[in-house]
Amino acid sequence: MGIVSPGFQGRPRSAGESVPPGQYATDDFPVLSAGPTPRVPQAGWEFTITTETGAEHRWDWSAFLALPSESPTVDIHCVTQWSKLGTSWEGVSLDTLLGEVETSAEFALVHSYGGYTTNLPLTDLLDGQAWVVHRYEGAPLDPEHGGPARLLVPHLYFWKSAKWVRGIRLLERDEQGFWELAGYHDRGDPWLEQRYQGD
Ligand SMILES: Nc1nc2c(c(=O)[nH]1)N[C@H]1C(S)=C(S)[C@@H](COP(=O)(O)O)O[C@H]1N2
Ligand SMILES: [Mo]
Repeated sequence: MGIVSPGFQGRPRSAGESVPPGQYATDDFPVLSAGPTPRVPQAGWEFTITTETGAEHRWDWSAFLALPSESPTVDIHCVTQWSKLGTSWEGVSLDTLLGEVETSAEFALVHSYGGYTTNLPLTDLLDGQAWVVHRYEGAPLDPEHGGPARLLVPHLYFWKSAKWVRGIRLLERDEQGFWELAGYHDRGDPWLEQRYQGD
């Protein structure tokens, strides 16, 4: 890893939109990827939740599509200061996916095809706050934006929303992911400006 794609074309707007502190709203949808876009065919896609005891819960593409789907419309906030308001997605709630899983873990480490990882408290994935999404604005999710499926955790900075998601490890102790090891925050609440470790 090491290449960050130049997707930042946003134009600051001054109108009184409700964005978190230090953010501005943009109509663009920048692509931010720490590395090349992995090509993941739906036929080979799997999503696995692994508990702290090593138990695995796995869905292939058709099993994933057979789960109840939801269509959240949410604001997203990148730590590089752009926010995008009213984005529409379709996917499966983590409440549904984790509903089948027995765990007393408090932390999650999300893994992507291509090697990206990001950590967050498990409570931030529950209670209608997070989804594995496969459609954006009524169309299949573009590979550049994480297709075939990505995590969507809109109430935290967007680096937590792992593109090309392939699984989640549930952990009793927090383990840091890609950006967190580089100094970014373990939780990343944009309303609290939790950008860096110690914020
Ligand atoms: N697998 C993976 N997921 C990722 C990233 C990445 O580099 N790889 N970048 C993160 C960051 S920093 C942001 S802001 C968003 C960008 O999503 P977008 O490219 O769809 O705008 O994806 C997040 N998820
Ligand atoms: Mo980001």
